[in-house]
Amino acid sequence: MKKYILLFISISLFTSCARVKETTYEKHLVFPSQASQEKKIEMISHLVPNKWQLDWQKMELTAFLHFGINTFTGNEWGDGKDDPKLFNPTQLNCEQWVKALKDAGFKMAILTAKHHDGFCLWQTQSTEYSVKNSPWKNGKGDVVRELRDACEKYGIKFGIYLSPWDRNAKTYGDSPAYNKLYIQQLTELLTNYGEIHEVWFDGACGEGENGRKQEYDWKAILKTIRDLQPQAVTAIMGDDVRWVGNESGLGRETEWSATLIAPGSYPDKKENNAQLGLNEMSKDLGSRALIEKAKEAYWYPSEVDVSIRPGWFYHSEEDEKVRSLSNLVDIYYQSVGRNSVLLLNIPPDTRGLLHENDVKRIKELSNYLSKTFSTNYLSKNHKTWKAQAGESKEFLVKKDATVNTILLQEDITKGQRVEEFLVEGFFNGKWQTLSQGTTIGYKRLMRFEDSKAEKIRITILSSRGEANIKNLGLYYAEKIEEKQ
Ligand code: FUL
Repeated sequence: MKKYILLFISISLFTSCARVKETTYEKHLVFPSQASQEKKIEMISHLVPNKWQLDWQKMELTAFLHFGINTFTGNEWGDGKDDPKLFNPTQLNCEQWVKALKDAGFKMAILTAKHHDGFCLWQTQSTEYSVKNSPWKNGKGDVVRELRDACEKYGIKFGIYLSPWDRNAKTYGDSPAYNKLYIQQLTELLTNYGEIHEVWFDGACGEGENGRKQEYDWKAILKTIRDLQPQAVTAIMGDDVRWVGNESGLGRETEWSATLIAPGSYPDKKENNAQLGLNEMSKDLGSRALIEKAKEAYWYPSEVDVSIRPGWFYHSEEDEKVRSLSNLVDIYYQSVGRNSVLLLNIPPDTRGLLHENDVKRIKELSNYLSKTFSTNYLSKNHKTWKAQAGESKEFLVKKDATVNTILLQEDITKGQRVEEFLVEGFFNGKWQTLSQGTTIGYKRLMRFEDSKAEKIRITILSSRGEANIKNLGLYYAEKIEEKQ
């Protein structure tokens, strides 16, 4: 009997080892110099996100809160000379912000703890240019703390934007001195405010006094974050999350998370991007032609940052210019629906509240999305479909359903692979094309004309190896009637 048990254990061990054998590359890989194109495709198909990037991707919908001295001056970019006394919200209530965000389905709020003007929204030791010298709460207030507590209370994640460009700091442009100050600020924020899930810093780098050029110490900056808050993804000039390349809410039709573009905070990789002719705005970040020339690849997924209003900061004259529901729905399809996370900016006003018009609109968006995606018209739930290029599969549609939206998801824990796919519907006795797309990634949404298809057929036309289609859904999205 013992013998059989031992045999059983060894067989199970052997088969489970065989199952986990596939090599994956977390976040980064270097192609061997002599690797064939086939080998390179095989390797990049096994490039995967790390745990924190995966958690970040699953949030889908996140909020930006641009708030600071500009809220009170009407500027978009303050010059660092505005009097801190101008900062005086009359009814600041971070719980109102977070409750509205939570009710509308947002999973994280990112606050501009410091924008380019250098004004700090927390009780910092690093500068006098902060809430400490404002009349708000007699200089004792701390917006970072209030927002952090509200996020805790309502159960959403919290992130910070700490602008590297600082138009107030005297040391700006004296690189070592300013880097020290920046790291001090980062350390305060990452030490005193509990868990932080995203650190956002753009690459804006203006001139310091007398035309001095600031060289940021990205290596030390990233190390500080990893040491203090390892779960925080670093965005834009970080190396976890990539800027989509525009501020209008538009993800690429072909959006690769397993990409050839190196993060901007890797100065030693600049040459790789130059050799491939790549920057954040490039249309193609993952074609086979690029893979052929590339030396390295990165899991570097896209984040779409866009404001609900024309400006990033609140301006009362924009109260009637809040984006329409249909525009926001388009943005959702072009961001979350194109393998990206949406970072939608909703700027608090001079009272220190999210304006009624913005709150109403994000709630409408959430109602619309809930309604659209609550009924999946496929007649069965499907398990992961492992598909080779060229393979098709048919799926039955619930009787008499009208559909116009398809959702596809790859299991990105195995990599992002699909390069091209086709969706057809069977009605009036024949197959007709409903939609055709390129990448899928974490999530792809495609809209098509209303259809009464009885079944649909998906074909994986091309893929970096075997595709893992984890989820499929078929929905009906109502037309939006609105005057605006
Ligand atoms: C940009 C900034 O210059 C804008 O003011 C805004 O904060 C946007 C999100 O990032 O780089």
